[in-house]
Amino acid sequence: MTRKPRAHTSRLHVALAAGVVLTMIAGDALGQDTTRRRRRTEDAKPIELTPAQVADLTKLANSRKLSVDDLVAAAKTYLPSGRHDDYVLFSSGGQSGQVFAIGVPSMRLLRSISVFTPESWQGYGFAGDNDAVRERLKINGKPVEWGDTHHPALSESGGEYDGQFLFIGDKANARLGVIDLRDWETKQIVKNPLTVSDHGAAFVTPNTDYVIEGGQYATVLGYGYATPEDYKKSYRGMVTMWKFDRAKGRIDESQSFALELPPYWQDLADAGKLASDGFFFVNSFNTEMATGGIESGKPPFEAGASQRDTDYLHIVDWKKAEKVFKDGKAKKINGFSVITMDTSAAEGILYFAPEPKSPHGVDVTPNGQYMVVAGKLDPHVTVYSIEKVKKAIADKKFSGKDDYGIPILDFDAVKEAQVELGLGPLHTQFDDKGYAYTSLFLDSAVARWSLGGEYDSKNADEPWKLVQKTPVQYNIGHLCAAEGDTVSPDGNYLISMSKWSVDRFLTTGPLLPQNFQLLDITSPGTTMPVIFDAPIGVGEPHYCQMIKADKLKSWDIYPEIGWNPHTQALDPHSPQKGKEGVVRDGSTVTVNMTAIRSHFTPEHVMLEEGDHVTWRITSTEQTKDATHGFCIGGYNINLSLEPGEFAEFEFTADKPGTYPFYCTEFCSALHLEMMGYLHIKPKAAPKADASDTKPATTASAK
Ligand code: RUQ
Ligand code: CUA
Repeated sequence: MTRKPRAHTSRLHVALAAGVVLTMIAGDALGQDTTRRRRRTEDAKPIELTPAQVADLTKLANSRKLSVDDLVAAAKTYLPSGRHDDYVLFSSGGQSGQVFAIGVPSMRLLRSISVFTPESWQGYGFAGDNDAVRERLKINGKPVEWGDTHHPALSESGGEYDGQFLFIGDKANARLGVIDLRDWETKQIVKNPLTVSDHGAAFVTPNTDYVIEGGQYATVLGYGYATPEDYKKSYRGMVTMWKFDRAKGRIDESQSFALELPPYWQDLADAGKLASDGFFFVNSFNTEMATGGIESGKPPFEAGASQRDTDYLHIVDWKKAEKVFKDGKAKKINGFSVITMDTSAAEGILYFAPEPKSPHGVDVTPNGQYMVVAGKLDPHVTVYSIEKVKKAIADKKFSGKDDYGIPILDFDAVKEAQVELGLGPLHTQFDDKGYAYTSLFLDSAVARWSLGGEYDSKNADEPWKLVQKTPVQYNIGHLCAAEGDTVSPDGNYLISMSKWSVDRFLTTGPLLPQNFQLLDITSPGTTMPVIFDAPIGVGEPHYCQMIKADKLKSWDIYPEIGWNPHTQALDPHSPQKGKEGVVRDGSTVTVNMTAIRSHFTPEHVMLEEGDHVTWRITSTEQTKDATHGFCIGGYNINLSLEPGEFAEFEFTADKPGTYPFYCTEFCSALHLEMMGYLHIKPKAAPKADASDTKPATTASAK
């Protein structure tokens, strides 16, 4: 090989460098997406391993100490680059206040969605002085900038997930977030005016007419005050029915109402469907009405609230409740419509059924015929039949009334079965083959058991019988099966939301991640092995729902240039290309800016100290994934500008200086050059400043 002369080499380098820059610019213009091609399922040809490949694979497995089961698990979960997951898991983010979207079976984190906690990447809560998100997060005038998200609920049509909306409850502050799944952004947060905290949110009725929010720790409704001595008289529980307006994509607070409930601690809820459509069910504990060990001789809460053998399953006829509300028979507490217990009892809205022993989850079977209740301190799940409930109500089969006049249905008249599963049953999910799956917290296991009734012929096992258990690591709370809360679950995959991970991952200090474990539940005849462990190192997720990925019809880019995600419409104020600039009216200034790779227009913005600024930016991008950020350091401003998005922020230019603003998203090869200067001139400018080199206030788009 002969060496080329030096001059040639350097000329070659120059040519190469020019080529790179040209490619970079062309790439910018084309959005680079022409070169991207994802690997699709149809690209994969059937494989046949040669003996040599089998030997290589065996050697690799042995060197990595993998068993055959491990190889099979890897083959079930591994997705080659570019291949997409079958399901999306929407998980509560616990104390992070967010929602996480995770692909199944790969268990890869796809996105987090900001709901109750400001988050800078998404530009959520970093829009200057009058930030709409921070305003929306205030409770009684106080900033509350976190949440404890527990139960996500996908919107349903006819009892099937429809992929349109997602609701999520904030236990700490009794709030509900509404997320639009076209752009995966939080559109609304409603605060329950009756109660400080809750637990049983969110659960939807089969057509998403209502989003159910159950309470938990009883208080004096409407932020009232009473001492623990007055507990029985003054404290109350509640369940709220938030009316959802699907066309608007918002909860309609004026058409929402609550039911006053006894001061038992209402826990989880589930809506009836098909056979039980029109009802919903809420568990309770502390029907003892324990008030803790504040006076000598009284047991502490955890003991006092666990004394009785049974608590009450609350059975609510919500169609009747809706009619009573519409007939104007609700009263107002703190401005919110509440149906009193007396009205509920008189109108036949609310019934109780005894449920053993410190119940936690209530889950309705896909056909709507059975309600499965798990008692934390009972090794059984108890199955109730809606037919039997309806009959017992009609026949007045009551075993009495509680202290507040609510009729208690006779246990034997409404019970269908009790299935012994193990220690600490919490929650139940369903598959497509006539089986139920219950989490066993104390056993650290998932129990598979056979349903009876019309499911009897679907599964090969005796009705209402434990079939098998899979150990999980460790302390499972909720579990979630594919489409598991719908009228037609898929089976296939099940997630164990294991609360403790202990030895499963590298130690991350004393605070360890949660463990989402993926179980293969495809074959009831065999085992249901754990095939993947996914550490969740952000918050403590509580519940999740798993939807078929192809049901989600997300937007690639916003529908029009200048789209306002808060109104889900083209914003009349959105600056358009060619109309950029700074408009001044006294000390009130409007900045009209556009953003496209790799340029902000205008590049220089001249302000004076004390100016009040409304700054509007439109991303004129039309290429999928061409997101820009926009930040001004020192002013707590950072936006995420997705293709076509319009954003607006306000601030007072009270700190003079020269502020570079820049794009915070690595959008292009010339991303670092996507910047400009904000100049805030001091009121009393010091002498001999360089103001005569003042740049123009506007620059034209190029
Ligand atoms: S629950 S502690 Cu969903 Cu089991 Cu919140
Ligand atoms: Cu736009 Cu970086």
